[in-house]
Amino acid sequence: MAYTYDDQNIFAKILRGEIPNNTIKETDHTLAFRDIQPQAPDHVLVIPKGAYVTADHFAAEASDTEIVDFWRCFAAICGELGVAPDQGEGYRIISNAGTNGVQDVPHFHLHILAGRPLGRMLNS
Ligand code: DGP
Repeated sequence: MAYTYDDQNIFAKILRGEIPNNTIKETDHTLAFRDIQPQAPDHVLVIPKGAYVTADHFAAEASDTEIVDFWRCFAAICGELGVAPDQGEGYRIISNAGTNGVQDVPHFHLHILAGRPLGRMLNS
């Protein structure tokens, strides 16, 4: 079944400039901003500017240019935050998808969490 993108989701509104955000990096195809409900000292959301619902949707249908731009942006953010393990204390990336993944916003996003020990991956 093909994905249907809801262009009224909160990140679509952020991308259209209808809702403010705390941008930390923007490229041609990617936007990164701080999560409004941070769960770690650094909690950044990285989103493609294109209309993709989940990580698998993005991986399947985004262009090579969009995919490279997204991951290079992610790498640059890790470097700028100083959290990559070769220079800092590490981080976790999470992308929730669908009902079991407990995805609240149906626009693909990567959570970068860093700045404190994050415990084991899952609590339940
Ligand atoms: P998820 O459950 O993976 O879909 O996470 C959605 C995240 O989006 C959640 O951590 C809170 C964040 N969030 C929701 N609304 C806004 C907003 O208006 N601005 C920002 N910066 N983050 C938001």
